[in-house]
Amino acid sequence: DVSTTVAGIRLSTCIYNASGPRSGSAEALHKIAQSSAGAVLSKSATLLAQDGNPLPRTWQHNDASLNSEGLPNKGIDYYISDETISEILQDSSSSKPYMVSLSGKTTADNITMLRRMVGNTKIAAIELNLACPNIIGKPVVGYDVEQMKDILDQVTQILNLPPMGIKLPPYLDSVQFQQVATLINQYNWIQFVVSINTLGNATAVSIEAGMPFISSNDGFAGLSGPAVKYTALANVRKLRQLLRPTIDVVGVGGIATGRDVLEFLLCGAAAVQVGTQHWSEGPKCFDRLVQELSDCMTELGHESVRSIVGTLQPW
Ligand code: ORO
Repeated sequence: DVSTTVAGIRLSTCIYNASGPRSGSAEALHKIAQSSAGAVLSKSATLLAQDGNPLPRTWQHNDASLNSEGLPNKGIDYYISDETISEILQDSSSSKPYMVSLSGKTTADNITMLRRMVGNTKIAAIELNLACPNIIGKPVVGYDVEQMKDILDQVTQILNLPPMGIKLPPYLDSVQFQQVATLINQYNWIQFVVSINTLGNATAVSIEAGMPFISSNDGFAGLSGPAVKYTALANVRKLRQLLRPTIDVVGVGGIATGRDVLEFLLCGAAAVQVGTQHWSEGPKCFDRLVQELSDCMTELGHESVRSIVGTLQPW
């Protein structure tokens, strides 16, 4: 049984797409809905549509990818409209949850976008992205506890939102984990956290060109892919240890095989997202990963995903 629940929402499989790659249009999201993915998650929306940073803004190589996309997206009203949602979920089982990611350029923009989703029952959940590393001149909210508290306080004022989660950047220091988990635990409306966004401000260098591969943001970009898997596993594990048990942890970072999924489940992920692998392989990756996870569970004698979550044993 590869099903799970996140924030009380049933996912027929515990694997779905990360916000970002192949998630910006109804057409792309429809392909995810038609696959074995357990949910469909939009690209992070801003208040207004925008083109993002100049090209080239992505780079891929074996175990690592970089992006400095700068949140290209069609604007919040597109992702929450009845028309878009019907197009995404057409001919798929009506139970596949559609989730919307938000990444406002300011706290006020996030609040405005959230107000537009009050009472919208077609949106299964909202992922509030506090971790975009690529907006030039803007800090990562998740690294600034004061700014994070301010936005979380303001969201608390909005009633009747769909189930809410927040997306976090990777943390590296145990004091950071403590501070952030203590803050998050104070908000009853937070039902899940998604960990991790890309590791910010990485650079890949072309020795032929003598330049960074990425032009935007002076070649500084978010790192993803198998290179970040170990950081992601540790973040999921730490957050599972520190967050109250009623908050689900959704793991993301470098998943390329069914075995990787099992590692995240053991560390405490209730579900996982796939970004870089979805980008390179396309939506058929969800069918392959679900099959590999299922085979791996059979081999190891696991009957259900839920019975694996957080069962990593101490030495
Ligand atoms: N890139 C990321 O790696 N994470 C985000 O949250 C957003 C972007 C982007 O659009 O640049």
